[in-house]
Amino acid sequence: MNIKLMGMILAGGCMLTANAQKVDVSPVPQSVNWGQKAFNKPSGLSLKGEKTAGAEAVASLRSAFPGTKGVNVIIGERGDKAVAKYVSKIPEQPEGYYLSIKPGQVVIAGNDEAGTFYGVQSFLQIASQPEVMSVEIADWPMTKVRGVIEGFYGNPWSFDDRVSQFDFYGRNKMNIYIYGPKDDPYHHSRWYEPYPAEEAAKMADLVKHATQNKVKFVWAMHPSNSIQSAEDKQKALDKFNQMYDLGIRAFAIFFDDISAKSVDAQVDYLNFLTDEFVRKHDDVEPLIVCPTQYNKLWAGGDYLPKMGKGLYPEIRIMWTGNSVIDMIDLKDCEWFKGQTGRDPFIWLNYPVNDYGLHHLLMGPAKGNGSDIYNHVSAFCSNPMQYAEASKVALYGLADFAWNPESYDADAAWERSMTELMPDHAKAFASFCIDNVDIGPSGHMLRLEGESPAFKAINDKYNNSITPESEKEYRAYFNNMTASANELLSTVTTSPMINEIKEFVEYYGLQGRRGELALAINKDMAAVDTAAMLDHYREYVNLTAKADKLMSRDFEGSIQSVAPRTATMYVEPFITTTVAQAVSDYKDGGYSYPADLFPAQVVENGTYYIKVNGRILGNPAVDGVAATAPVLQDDIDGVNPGRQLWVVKLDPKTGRYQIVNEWDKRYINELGRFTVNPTTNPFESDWHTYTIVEKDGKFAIANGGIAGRGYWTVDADGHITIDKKSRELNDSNYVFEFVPAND
Ligand code: LOG
Repeated sequence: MNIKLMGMILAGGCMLTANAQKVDVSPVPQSVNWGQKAFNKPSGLSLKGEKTAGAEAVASLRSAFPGTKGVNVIIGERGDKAVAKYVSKIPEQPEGYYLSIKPGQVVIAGNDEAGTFYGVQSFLQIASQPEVMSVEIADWPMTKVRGVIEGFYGNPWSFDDRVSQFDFYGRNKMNIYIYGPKDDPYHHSRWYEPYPAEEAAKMADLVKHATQNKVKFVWAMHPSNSIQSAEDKQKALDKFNQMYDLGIRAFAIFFDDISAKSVDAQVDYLNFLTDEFVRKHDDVEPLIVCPTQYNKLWAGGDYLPKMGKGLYPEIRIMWTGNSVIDMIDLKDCEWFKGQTGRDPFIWLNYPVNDYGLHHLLMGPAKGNGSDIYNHVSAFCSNPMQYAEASKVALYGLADFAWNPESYDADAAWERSMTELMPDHAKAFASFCIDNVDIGPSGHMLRLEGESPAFKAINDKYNNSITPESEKEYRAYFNNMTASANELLSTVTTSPMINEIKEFVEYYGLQGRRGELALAINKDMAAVDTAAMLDHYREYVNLTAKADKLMSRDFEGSIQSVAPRTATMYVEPFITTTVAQAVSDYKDGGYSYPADLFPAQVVENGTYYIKVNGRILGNPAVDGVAATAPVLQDDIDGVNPGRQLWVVKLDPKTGRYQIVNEWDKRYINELGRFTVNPTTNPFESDWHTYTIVEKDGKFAIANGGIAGRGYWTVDADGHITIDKKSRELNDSNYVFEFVPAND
């Protein structure tokens, strides 16, 4: 072994020992000073201050270390005798704490009870190691109110989901949870009805679990427009009283996703509830409201200024930013403050996926401003109905909210892999990084950073399959399948994998489909059509199997979901590669089993395109080629090719190319011919069409970047495309494709 290499290994080894027991405390503390080893992981703790310290902090510590003999721990908060000696070290910020670990002694001193609880959480992370390091930490949250709104459409979280969430919030120092799942009837459609006994008991239980974790449980009600009559107001008070009896001490009113009748009525209602309920209890927090205009895109008129002026000053107003789905920056907060005179209560619509349920959002939580913490009244995330899977994003957002100035999204994401799947972090990371982008949706949230290693292969080899790139693609696909198998082996023990099982199965099959795509490509290159058919058949079977997978497919599910993974780079590579091979196969004229290649709406071939008996042709006027095809009455006996069209499935897009047989010009997005193929070459994204059939007649629409307008024929017999006509009508079915040899 060469000496330099040996030196590196030794140095690496030494570093490893020195660092082995240091823990990346998460959320990242404001100040940390590590020392040497303090003691081995204790078998128990001898507490001083146990009786006066915050009960939740003590309980949390005791549940991890039930033994009462062992390392001495002084615990308490400002004002307690036990920690009086350390008072100058305790940060003065709300929820701040001082933690010191030294040989033989630990001090956990909070500025308040929450602070002590958070000091315990940091201690538990550090003391999870076989060797516990000396350390001094002074820490506090920069965002005062941090947490989660269960505010999505679809299957609400289960009782167990929520209990697990609250433990997770406690560990990650989030302090608020707002209950408002749209599909809980007692929150929304039948808000005025009391919870049935069993559910009421569960609700009361949940409040306790939240409290144990220092999480404020806020119960939200969505009364839509039923807010003006004395009767409606009384019903609201009745419901609040019932919820109060279950232990709820904080309330929110949601007015989102309705056409609000009157902002004045909303203001009056919220002030009424404040007067008649909130202010009558000294243990109930001020209301939180989600306004109807909850983002800038939907804001207008005097709605927000009226809310700002009219609402009692203690009422906090929610805000999702520039649009429904948006990350938040300082400008968003300032704009909102200009409108309402208040700091926004941020309702961050991430990682919620109710508008694109087929995808999970498992990437690093990026894009929120590190300078907003002093300009928000709270920072809360609306997550996915997949509670466990949401923890990846929530872990990052908890870190972000606690210490935005030191937040490193990628580092937090890495830590979350180990935290959430300790024994399978690498496999889980492979899965997660292939599930970052939600794909196209009405909300236009596209996130960068999916499958970076796959994209790197695409870029390095310019998207082509060469012997070198093939190896790299294959390794990538192998790893997908291996990771999926490893994760699936934990399905009975890991709530995370159990929850997203079908997504992981889909992902494993996708890896296999990728391997087969490479094989199919190789077969075609080697003109081994028999092998190609075998591989293709397996590919079709696995694709069908993957397509049949259904998540959320349980009794009473609000919506079941066909999972999709790795849609940004990986899946397009697979489908394009296979489509190209199939297209080459068909072009090669090889015979094939008819059942194998899925039937196309129009099979690849050469056709007459007819409308009401007239024939679409490519005329030349005085020897000059026409700029557009036109319907003609007569058969062209001289140049039959002018009326023939080569119709072919475009491998890249899955839409159709329509090319004139005679001069090979394609029909462009305007229904005309290209004039200059050099400046305007064929592009799949612009020049391919969707074709649908009904009773032997076809409708043709633009696709890709060219929009979705349907073809119609004008009085002169030219094709016109109404860019705005996105709706498919019976009147669009006017085309016939008549095979040329008929
Ligand atoms: C809903 C919310 C939903 C989210 C994302 C708010 C304030 N309300 O467009 O329930 O989960 O968008 O689809 C919303 O965001 N409406």
